[in-house]
Parts: sequence; structure tokens; C-alpha cells
Amino acid sequence: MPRVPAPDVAWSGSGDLNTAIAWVDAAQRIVVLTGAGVSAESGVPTFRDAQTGLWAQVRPEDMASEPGFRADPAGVWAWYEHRRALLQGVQPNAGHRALADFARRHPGRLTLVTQNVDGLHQMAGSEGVLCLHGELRGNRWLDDPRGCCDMAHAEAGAPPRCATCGNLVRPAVVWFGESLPIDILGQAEEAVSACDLMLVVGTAGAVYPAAGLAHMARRIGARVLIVNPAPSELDSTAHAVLRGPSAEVLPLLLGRDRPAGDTPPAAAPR
Ligand code: BJW
Repeated sequence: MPRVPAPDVAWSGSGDLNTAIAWVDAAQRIVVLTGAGVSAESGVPTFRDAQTGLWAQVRPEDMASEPGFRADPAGVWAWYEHRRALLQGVQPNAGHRALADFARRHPGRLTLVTQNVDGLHQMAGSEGVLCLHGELRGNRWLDDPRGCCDMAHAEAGAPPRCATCGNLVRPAVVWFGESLPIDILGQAEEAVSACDLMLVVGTAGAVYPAAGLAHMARRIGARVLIVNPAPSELDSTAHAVLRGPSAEVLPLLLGRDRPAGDTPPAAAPR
């Protein structure tokens, strides 16, 4: 029986890509936690990659916090408008498609939890995506809306505001120091608590509580497998790391590019 040809990915841990494929095949409930790296091959910048990452250009406390927005609403709004413009025309890549395709072929087996705000998983056809950090294209009121806050008035170079009370419109993303949407985080934790395999893909694993989901998976006895071309803060939590770009690794791992009729070897015992 032919084994899956070794891609340009390195495996750290005992086994190889075929072992990881066997883990996927054996798993009844899989949770996938994705981060910015999943969209890197679509041309969306990550946050922490040296030089190309967003945090190499701006300070997170200035651009991704409520105090930062209150201090300079126009500057922060302009940065988000710029990022929204960059998303125009961006398409999902083979990694996003492999996840959506797997979920379609295996209903109920995969829960997709993302830190990404770019909407590319949804564009690829993934349903029920649990968006921990909100959505870049959405807006909401900065302060709890009053009776007058029903329509926002836009002025050039400034975020829209309520003409009566001045309440500002802000991006519907989760900034540092803000709580994640409690229902979404709860659903993610519930899925993790019932999973037997967690894939952690394209995240530096530096931001909590999202990264804590991987620790939780490990604690409850699930296998934890990382897909990332570079080291992440979660590597020591994982059973194995596949070192490679997700648009190449995910199709191999999740079946899209696997040779028909190939049977991976049985999973190694945990
Ligand atoms: C590839 C690739 C390829 C490249 N293929 N891979 C516990 C301990 C310590 C701190 C805390 C803690 N609990 C809470 C905190 C505080 C804070 C936090 O985590 N701080 C740490 C940074 C120290 N967390 C919070 O504040 C959170 N809220 C919270 O905890 O609320 C409770 C609370 C309330 C009140 C007071 C106190 C607590 C909120 C976090 C919100 C994060 N928001 C952002 C911005 C979103 C909006 C926007 O887009 O502007 O979310 S920050 C940014 O980081 C964004 C991301 O979703 C998030 C994670 O980044 P990600 O996805 O990992 O990207 P990168 O760039 O870091 O990594 C990319 C990876 O891809 C790399 O590993 C590459 O190698 C890899 N890669 N090419 C595959 N082709």
C-alpha cells in the first residue's frame, strides 16, 4: 500500500506525517484552533512575524486596545479601514479549503475555532466557525448604546458617531484587555473538553485565553498536533509538531491531496 509521500515538512515528535494522518483518521472529535498563519499564504499579514507582522509596524497597545482607541479614534479607525481595504480581493487558500472540505465530508467531526478576524474560513465554506476575536468587517458601538444611538453619522477621517450623544463606532474585534464573547468561548471550551484530537494551526500561541484551549486539550487527554513553519509558544504542550506552511500541510493531513485508496498505518498509542 503506498504511503503518503513525504512533503516538505518536518515532524518533531515520534512518528511522521503518516502518524499524524492516522491520528486524524482515528479521531472522532477534532477541534482545530487557527491563527493568523493560516491566512498568511492568502496574503494577509500576521501579527508577530518579524518585519512583515502588523506589530512590527504599530504598537498593539495603541491600535488594539480600548484606551488606544479613546486616545486616537481617527488614527485607530484609519488603521482598521486600511486593513479592511487590504482584505478586498483576498481569497481563501488551500488550507482554509481543506478544513471546509473535511467538515463537509465528515459532518459533526470537526469544530473550527479561530482567532482570525478576516472571514476567510467562512469564505472557504466552513460553517459554524467560532470566532474568538470578532470580525474585522463588523462594527459596534464603543459605549453601551443609548436610545439615540440608532444611526451613525460619518465625518471624513473619523469613525462614525451618534449625532446626538457622540457615541463612537468601533471595529467589532476583541482588543487586549477585553473579554472574549462569552458564548463563543464557552462553545469552544465545550468542544475542546469533548475532543480527542486538537490541531493548532498557524498561531504563535501567545494570546490568552485562546492559547489556553491547547493546554486544556492536553489536560483532558486529547492528542495535540501543531502545524506551523516556525516554533510557537505551544510546542512544548503538543504531542507533535508538523513544521510547514498550512496551505501545504492541511490538504495532506485532512485528505484533500491524499492518494486514493491509501491507508495510513494505525495510530501510535498515546
Ligand atoms: C504560519 C504561516 C503559514 C506564519 N502557515 N503558520 C494569561 C497569561 C498572560 C496574559 C494574559 C492571560 N490572559 C489574558 C491575558 C492578557 C491578554 C494576552 O493574552 N496577552 C499576551 C499577549 C501576553 N489577553 C487579552 O487581553 C484577551 N482578553 C482577555 O483575556 O480578557 C479577560 C480580561 C479582561 C479584562 C482584563 C484582563 C483580562 C484579549 C485578546 C485579544 C487579542 N486581539 C488580537 C487583535 C484582534 C483585532 C485585530 O485584528 O486588530 O487578536 S491580538 C492578535 O493576536 C489577534 C490574533 O487573533 C491574536 C493571536 O495571534 P496569532 O493568530 O497567533 O498570530 P501571530 O502573528 O502571533 O502568529 C502567527 C503564526 O503563524 C506564527 O507562529 C507563524 O510562525 C505562523 N505562520 N506563516 C502556518 N504559512
